Amino acid sequence: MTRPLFVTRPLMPPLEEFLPSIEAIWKSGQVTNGGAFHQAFEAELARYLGVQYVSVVASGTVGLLLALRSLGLQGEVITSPYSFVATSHALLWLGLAPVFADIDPTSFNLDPAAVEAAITPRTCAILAVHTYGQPCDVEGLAAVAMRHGLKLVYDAAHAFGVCDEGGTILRYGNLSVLSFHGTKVFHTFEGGAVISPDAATKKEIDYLRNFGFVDEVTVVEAGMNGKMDELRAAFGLLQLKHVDAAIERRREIDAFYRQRLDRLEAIRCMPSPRVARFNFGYFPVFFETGGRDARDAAYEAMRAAGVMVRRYFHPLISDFPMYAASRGGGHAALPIARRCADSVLCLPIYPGMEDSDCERVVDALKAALA
Ligand code: T4K
Repeated sequence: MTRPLFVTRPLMPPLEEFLPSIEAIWKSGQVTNGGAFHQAFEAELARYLGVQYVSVVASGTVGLLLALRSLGLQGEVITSPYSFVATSHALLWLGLAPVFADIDPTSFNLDPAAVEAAITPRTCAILAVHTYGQPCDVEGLAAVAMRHGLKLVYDAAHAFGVCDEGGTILRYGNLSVLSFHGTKVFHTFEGGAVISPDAATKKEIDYLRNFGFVDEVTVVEAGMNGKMDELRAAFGLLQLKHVDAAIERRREIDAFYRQRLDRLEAIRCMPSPRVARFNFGYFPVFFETGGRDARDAAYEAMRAAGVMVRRYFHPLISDFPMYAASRGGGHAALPIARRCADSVLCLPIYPGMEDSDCERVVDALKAALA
């Protein structure tokens, strides 16, 4: 049986580099609640990302809940149907009504014109996603939010380390949320971070992630337990030392795929984003001919050959039963998002891939297309 090639594998630094941190945690007896590793990780992460106000949290999903909750929203939130379910689930958990708008065919992100067309008097916010790490039309979305007095939150789960000419794309909107899940470019097994625009907002997020405690006897909010523990914070600190090399290897794999696949007529690679720095977290290709049947046939054939491609993001979130009654949900026309969901196939990309693994992926895809 050939070794399976998964769509991703987590970046795991040498174990011996992590052991001293484990020893230090054992010695200190401080395992969570803002210990030394937590503080050091938050500070180092802010420096790495080029932002001032970072709150590390238990997961990207928890980060979304805290960020949205901090804004005191009520009513409808316009969001992308072309994402991982966590994006919209966070809205449902907060009693907010998701409204799905269509996406742009090049960036796979919310189309500002579609967002504007979906606004009603009940709309309070936009929850946009930097899908595959491709930046949203941040100016277009900011203009819509400004014109209609809406909050703007970015689900930046895929956007670790992505920069435009002005720096990190995490600086846009009211808040941005990263995921540090094991499948992400940068991970802490599970984890995430909320990026705030100012000290007051960070303080609010920090209260919310710790039950609302200000001190031992003062609770100012109905917060939750959204904290990151010491073990994961220590792992995050170590990951920061290795992530640049990992992104560089991802860049090489991305270039290899493009060089080998660009001339195939049946598929189109995701356009290379025009950014100052990208993270190469995903390598989606889109089937130009044959529609969903052709894509699904290739999906099955490649998996049978041990190349464990995934269909991120199919089905559309708006097609799941709990969204059937949402505006834009059920069978609503979201033609571009639907076309992407029906035609996408994500190829394996992770820093541990050998050149021969990449060859295997290309060969399996070509065989599936033949
Ligand atoms: N917003 C967006 C836009 C997101 O994409 C996500 C998460 C979130 C919000 C929420 O953030 P978190 O709360 O998760 O921090 C995966 C991840 O579970 C999920 O975190 C991620 N998005 C989503 C895009 O992908 P699955 O169901 O595809 O995961 P799974 O377990 O099938 O893993 C995929 C492959 O990765 C496996 O076939 C093998 C490899 N793998 C996975 C894990 C977990 C490993 O090699 N080792 C591992 O430990 O959802």
